[in-house]
Amino acid sequence: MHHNRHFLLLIFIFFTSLTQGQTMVSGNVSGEWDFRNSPYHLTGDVLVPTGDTLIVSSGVVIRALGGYELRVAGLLNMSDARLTQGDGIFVESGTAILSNSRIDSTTNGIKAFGGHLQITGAIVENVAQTGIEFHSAAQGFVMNSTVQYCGRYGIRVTSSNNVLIRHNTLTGNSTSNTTYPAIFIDSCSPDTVMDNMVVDNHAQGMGVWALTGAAAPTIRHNLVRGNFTGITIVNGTPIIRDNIVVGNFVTGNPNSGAGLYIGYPNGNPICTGNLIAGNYYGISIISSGSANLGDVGNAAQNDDGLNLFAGNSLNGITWNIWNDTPNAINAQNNIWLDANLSNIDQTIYDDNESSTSGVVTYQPIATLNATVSDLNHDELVNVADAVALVEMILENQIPEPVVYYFSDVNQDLVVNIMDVFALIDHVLARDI
Ligand SMILES: [Ca+2]
Ligand SMILES: [Ca+2]
Ligand SMILES: [Ca+2]
Ligand SMILES: [Ca+2]
Repeated sequence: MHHNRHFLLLIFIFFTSLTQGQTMVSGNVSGEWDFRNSPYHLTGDVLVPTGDTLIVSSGVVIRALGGYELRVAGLLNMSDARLTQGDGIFVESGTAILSNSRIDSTTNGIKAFGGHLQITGAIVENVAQTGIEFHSAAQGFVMNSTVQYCGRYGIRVTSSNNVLIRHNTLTGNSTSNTTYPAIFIDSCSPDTVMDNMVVDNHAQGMGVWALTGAAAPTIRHNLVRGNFTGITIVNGTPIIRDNIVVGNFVTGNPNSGAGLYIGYPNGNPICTGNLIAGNYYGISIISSGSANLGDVGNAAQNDDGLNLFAGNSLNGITWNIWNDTPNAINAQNNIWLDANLSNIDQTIYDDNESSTSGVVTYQPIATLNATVSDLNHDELVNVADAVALVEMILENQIPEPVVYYFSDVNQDLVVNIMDVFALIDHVLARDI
């Protein structure tokens, strides 16, 4: 009976090999790689030369049998395919278009040092170094993708202004230490970094640095939660607008936990409309850093505060703003959700706590014209709001900061189905 089974296995392998082959590749490549001849095993570096096209079709697996990379100087079009092991994809010029593809277990992920790199719906994971990198005026975008468990940066953009980073999820990155932000913008001003979920990374959620040139990107409507710190600004002058920066700290580590960290030595962002809550410190300004956290004394309307502060505390001591610089800081027209006019100053470390700190001007303050948990804005809190909350959770989109705050009914900084239960409990308890 035993050899019968072996015979069947041989038959199976024979037919499988008829329908799907295995192809060894190295050197210059072009044409189409299809599922029938997959997997494609790299036995050396491969190059799509200038003027040539390589199409990698649905279902193809590319596996590097050593530290080899897929280099692009022509056009690479890869969809619904996977590249694993080896050194990843390197765009030196030309164009790489990747849609719904997976890059994993490589040394480097996908990097472009020139040309165009367009990534949609990708999963980039378990990369030893950086997941996705744009450098030296490379252009393109990363959208609707997941970048996770990379040793260093999740997405790094250095000296490339024309890059869009939108609607991605970054989690578990910087596994090798705590110095590589999940999204790192260095010496450039990419068009927009928006709608990204940057959650539970081991280092900073985002870093904006100006090491060799100006960095003034717009950082807008991202959810930055559960990282070592939220957003770090070094020398850069970004606009930080409508972000949700909550619960960033490593439990018990007082070096972690700043929602916004500005300094080293400079850095001077404009911050408006952000929710900054549940971090150890709300906004830390150190060294020669500065910030415009709200200025209603000038004509500009894009810097009028409306940041929401709540529950930024460590060991029961709340510091919504920590100004460890001699600079006077404007923080007008903000919303102080857990303080009132008489005690806001106690949550701000400035001239009256330290003779070497500049004053933080927090008046006038703004107030919120909304009822807690009235999520559908009908001035009632009832079951209809729970329905609105369920719909919001199912959409899996990042809500506006104020909606996020009010939707977190059980105040654990995460908006999920537990908040629906908490809201229903609240409504029932009141109605009984
Ligand atoms: Ca203004
Ligand atoms: Ca004070
Ligand atoms: Ca309502
Ligand atoms: Ca919650």
